[in-house]
Amino acid sequence: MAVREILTYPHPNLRKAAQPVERVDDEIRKLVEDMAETMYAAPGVGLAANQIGVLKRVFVIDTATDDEPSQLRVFINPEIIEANGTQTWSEGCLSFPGASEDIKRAEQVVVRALDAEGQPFELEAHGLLAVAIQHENDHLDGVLMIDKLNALKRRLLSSKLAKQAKARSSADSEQPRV
Ligand code: GNR
Ligand code: NI
Repeated sequence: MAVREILTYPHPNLRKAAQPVERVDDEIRKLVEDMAETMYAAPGVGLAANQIGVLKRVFVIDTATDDEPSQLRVFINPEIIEANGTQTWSEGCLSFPGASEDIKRAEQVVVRALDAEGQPFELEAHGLLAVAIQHENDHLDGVLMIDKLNALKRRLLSSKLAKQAKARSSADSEQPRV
């Protein structure tokens, strides 16, 4: 198992569509393990393979709170087959460190996917789990939370991120790590 580096916006791999998994084999299970470890280390409620630079249709989610037992959910080749209602959550994204934005999504979704054994399952989700499924599924299509904002909020967030990136690169040049 290994914690992998999480790519941050505007890394180009975050904009690429991930490809379907042809066979759920040990290589995919190793990827799933690394993704789970990376998600828990971050910590985050979900992680899509694009975020660690792997363009395969795989994401993991665990919405358990600190006082609940962890519940890892693995989705391979997911398809959202139903979406109903609306809800607004303040969303974060590990690829946009520090950002949180209100985003409107479906309140309920039904998702069909394969689990880590390659077995198909269907899951009906509400609330945060439904939000996370939609957020991660978007990542697999190269869609990011910034795309869900109106033009003004998108401009504000993108200039904030550009400033942060600039501050980081000037801090790097003042104190080079050797
Ligand atoms: O850690 C995360 N928290 C979160 C909160 C509200 C809605 C979606 C998310 S997903 C995010 C982790 C992440 O970036 N997954 O791609
Ligand atoms: Ni994200």
